[in-house]
Amino acid sequence: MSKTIIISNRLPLQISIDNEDLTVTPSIGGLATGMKSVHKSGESLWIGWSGLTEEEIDDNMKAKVHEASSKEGCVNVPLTAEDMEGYYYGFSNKTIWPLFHYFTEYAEYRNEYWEKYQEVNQKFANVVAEHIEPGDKVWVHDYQLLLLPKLIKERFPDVAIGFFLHIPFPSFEVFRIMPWRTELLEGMLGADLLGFHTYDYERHFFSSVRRLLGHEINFNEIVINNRIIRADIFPMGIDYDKFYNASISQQRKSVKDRTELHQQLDKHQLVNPEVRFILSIDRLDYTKGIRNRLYAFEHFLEKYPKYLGKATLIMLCVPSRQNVDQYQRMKSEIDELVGRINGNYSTVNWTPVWYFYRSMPFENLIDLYSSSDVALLTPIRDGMNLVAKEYVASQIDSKGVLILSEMTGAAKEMSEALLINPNNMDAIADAIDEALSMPDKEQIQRIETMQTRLKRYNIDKWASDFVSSLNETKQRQLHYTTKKLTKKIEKDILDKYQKANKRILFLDYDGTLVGFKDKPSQAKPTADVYQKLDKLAADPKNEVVLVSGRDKETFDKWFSGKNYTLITEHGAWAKEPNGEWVVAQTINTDWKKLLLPILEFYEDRTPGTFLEEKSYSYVWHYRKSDPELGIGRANELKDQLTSLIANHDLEILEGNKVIEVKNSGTNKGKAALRKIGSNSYDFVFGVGDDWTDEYLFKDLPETAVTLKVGGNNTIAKYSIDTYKDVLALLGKLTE
Ligand code: GDG
Repeated sequence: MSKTIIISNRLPLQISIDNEDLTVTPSIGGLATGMKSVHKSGESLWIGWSGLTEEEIDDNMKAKVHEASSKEGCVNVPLTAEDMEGYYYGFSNKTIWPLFHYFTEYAEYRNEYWEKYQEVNQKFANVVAEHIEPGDKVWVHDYQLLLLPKLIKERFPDVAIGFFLHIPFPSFEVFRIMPWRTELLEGMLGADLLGFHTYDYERHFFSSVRRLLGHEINFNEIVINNRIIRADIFPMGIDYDKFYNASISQQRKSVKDRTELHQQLDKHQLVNPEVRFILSIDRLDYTKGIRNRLYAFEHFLEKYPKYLGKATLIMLCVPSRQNVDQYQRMKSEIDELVGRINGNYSTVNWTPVWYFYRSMPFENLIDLYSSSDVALLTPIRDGMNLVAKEYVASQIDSKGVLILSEMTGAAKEMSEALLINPNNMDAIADAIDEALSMPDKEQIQRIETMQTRLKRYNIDKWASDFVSSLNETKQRQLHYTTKKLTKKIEKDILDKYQKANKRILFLDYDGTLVGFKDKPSQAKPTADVYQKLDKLAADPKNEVVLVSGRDKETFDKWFSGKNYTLITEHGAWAKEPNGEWVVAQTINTDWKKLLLPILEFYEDRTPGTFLEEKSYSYVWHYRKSDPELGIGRANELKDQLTSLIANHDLEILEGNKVIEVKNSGTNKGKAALRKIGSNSYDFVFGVGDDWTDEYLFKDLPETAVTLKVGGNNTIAKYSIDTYKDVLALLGKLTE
């Protein structure tokens, strides 16, 4: 039976050695917490690091680790202390983590980290290779493994690979700082489906792909080497019922069965019924805004002295990445800040901040969630923030207020929270006051709305949505591959060609016989193009027709005296070998002077673009412009032209990095049909690379062999990768 292979840096278990004995405990952290329920429910294998370096365990222990891991459906990737230093503490946490969270000043770019990151991603790929079987799906997680999708795809091209990024994908302006930016993007693009928490992360990713790799993006798809790659938004959910039910059962417990923490919280509230609890839970990380939170809480106490003695901030900080300098420094700063606030404000009966620097068992987490009146979560940047969702799910009486930083992914879905800018101390202080004085009715209304959403889009839905989207992407790819020109289809075409006595070949020019250049005038026919076309045209059984959007002057310059029919301006003009140019129909061009100023305006304010004038059309070229600006302006221009051409017999064509406005009624399909006329051919062939060639594919007879260059949506029968493959095929026809 096929399985899902989940791959993440850490296995969802923590294994430690105690006197030759192994202790296995669940890992803390968003990813582990979330995916655990997926792992349990299905047929799956989880590949990751166990938490013990190779140096820490002897062979005997290795066997035990192996056994303990496989009992949980896990496989350990053996990593050394040096691996961890370079790949995990180094590149992952000192380079990617700060950069992707916009802490550019913390990011270190060291070659030795990068080397290790590549090596370790390769180690993961090797372990995957040992366990992968035909039909398996792969789901790679997070920023530690950005290169892995490509490494797997290279070895197993047919395997469906999903990748999910749990942290933000930064804006292009930040991502471009990374010295190994193209390698990272290419690594990610080995996946067939890429998942992000929010639309912004997806859009930033696409923007970097477009600008750094130059790939076209259609809606949310990219086609690379005939493979469709899709990116989409999957805001990670939580195991809602687990939190909700745990809160209920915790409330129902008799006093003596409650945890010690719960009993202490109860006791405290009994003695100080006026004190309200404000809770925060996070890993001790500079992205989580813990310092800001303390400053804001201090400011709140100053600004609203009525809460002195009446509001306590319970702050649970889970130790994290203690080997990284910034984390150590931040830890001392936070210790100091807590000390200062408590020193300044504490009374015999009241301590403003209860600070726990440790991790707690799940039941205690529930105790904290359900006993707190307010959750105060102030990250400077956070991919999602599951704590916000867990807090809301744990409010079984629907009372409680969530104050949430607008810099978290969760804020995009939780608009009923009090959203704050984590750098605005005043706004946070006001939000705390608002939360503590919010009427029950409003609290209930807000919490219930969020609960309904969280219950519906829970972790299972998140995972199943991702997996079905991965399956769908795979299906779309298969559809494409069946169209791809295989050796077998190529042989059939060659056979058909050989047997035919009267053949006609319609060939588009740019992108089909030659590659694109910055300026159209530079894309001259190569010696190879002339040689292939001449050889084809020399066969008396053949008619060669070049059918292009180019102007007739250029084609005259390049092909006069040649034995081919030339069709230019999408069919407006035609010229038989040794004949004269003939216009297809009388065409009114009065519209040109009306549209010229508008087109010139776009040319002027979009650097790198230029306007080409043909007899019956204008073409605005934007290949050389800044890619994003170009696409943006192209959309703007299309919009504007659409409203203007309504009363004219005009149409807008969108070609490869060009927008063309031309008289309607002429297109490559109609031109081809005119050329075929009443002749009957036993081999009709059409090849082209862009949208304007779809007319050709559509109008050629059903029996025609139609070929599209590149893998985009097409009605052509087959697709072929590049113009070089077209030339190779034309060569084979005449061999
Ligand atoms: C990354 C992204 C994204 C915390 N302390 C204890 C404990 N936890 C659990 C919480 C929660 C998880 O850890 C923390 O998740 P977050 O989402 O808040 O943050 P990260 O660890 O930074 O996770 C983040 C996430 O991935 C998922 O995509 O949301 O943006 O940075 O589940 O409950 N659990 C226990 N004891 C603790 O002391 N048992």
